[in-house]
Amino acid sequence: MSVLKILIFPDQRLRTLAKEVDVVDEEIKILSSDLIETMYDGDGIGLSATQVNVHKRVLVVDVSEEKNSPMVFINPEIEFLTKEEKIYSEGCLSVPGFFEEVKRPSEIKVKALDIEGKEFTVEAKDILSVAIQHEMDHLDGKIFVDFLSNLKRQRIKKKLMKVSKK
Ligand code: QAP
Ligand code: CO
Repeated sequence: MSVLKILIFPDQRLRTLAKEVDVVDEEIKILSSDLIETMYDGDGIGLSATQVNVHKRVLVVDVSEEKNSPMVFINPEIEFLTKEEKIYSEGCLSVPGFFEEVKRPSEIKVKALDIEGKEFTVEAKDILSVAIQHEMDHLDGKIFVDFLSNLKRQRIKKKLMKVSKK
C-alpha cells in the first residue's frame, strides 16, 4: 500500500470528469486501499480518486471516531436526497488549511459497488452524508470552494498558489 500525492487547488486536474469503472479488478482494489491509506495519512474523513490524479469513479470515507471503518464507493449514484438542507463546515485535503460553511441536502440514499464489485445502498445523514456528497462532487470536477463567494474563493486560491510556489 502507498500514500499517494494529493493535488492541491487550483490545480486544473481537479476539474477532470472521472470515468465509470467497468470492472472491479485488482487495480481498483489497490487504488481503493491506497486512497484509504492516503486519507488516514492526511487525517481526512474522505478522499476521491480525482484528488490523487486518477480519474475513475472511486471514493473512500471514514467518519468513525477510531478511524477503523473505511467505506469504498465505486460508481456511486444518488438515489434520493432530501429537500431539507443543512450547513456544515467543510474542509478538503486538496484545500489544506481552509474550512468554510457549505449548505447541502441533509440526507441522501446512495447506490454504489463495493470492493467485491457487489452493489449496495446506504442511507446517510449528518457528517457521512456531507462527506459522500463532497467526494462525489470531486468525481465531477467540483470542489467545495465552488459554493463560496468569488471573494472567498479568490483569497483561498491566492494563498494556496503562494504556498505551493515555495
Ligand atoms: C470532506 O475532507 C469533508 O484543511 C473530507 O489541514 C470535510 O477530510 C466533508 C483536512 C469536512 C465534511 C466535513 C483538511 C485535514 C481534511 C485540512 C477532509 C487539513 C487537514 C479534510
Ligand atoms: Co475534498
